[in-house]
Amino acid sequence: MTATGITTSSTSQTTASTSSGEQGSTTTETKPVPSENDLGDVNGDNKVDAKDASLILVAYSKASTGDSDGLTEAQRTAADVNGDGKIDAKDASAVLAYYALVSTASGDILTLLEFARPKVQ
Ligand SMILES: [Ca+2]
Ligand SMILES: [Ca+2]
Repeated sequence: MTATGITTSSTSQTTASTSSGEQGSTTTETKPVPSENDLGDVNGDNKVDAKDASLILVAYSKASTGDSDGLTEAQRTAADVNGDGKIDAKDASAVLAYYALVSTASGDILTLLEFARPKVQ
């Protein structure tokens, strides 16, 4: 009677990776794309830039002559950057100012919402 109990003990080897990250170099090359309700992105290309500002100005000038501003409801929402219920030069300049900020700044970037409406509740 030979009862050979072979116990294969499998020791799980957990490779503990020690984090040896001493260099605090955070290079973020990704362009910050503000996607907060697509605010400011009037033409819907996922960027807030001078094109959107000019669309806002076109809509503003159209509306100020009594015409339709030519925007869809969604575009109107995007165009009213400062949230005062009107689409005018203030919104266009907010877009331009934000665009300038985004294209020059690095690191943490405010969303357009935070930029244009600091006291959003
Ligand atoms: Ca755009
Ligand atoms: Ca506005």
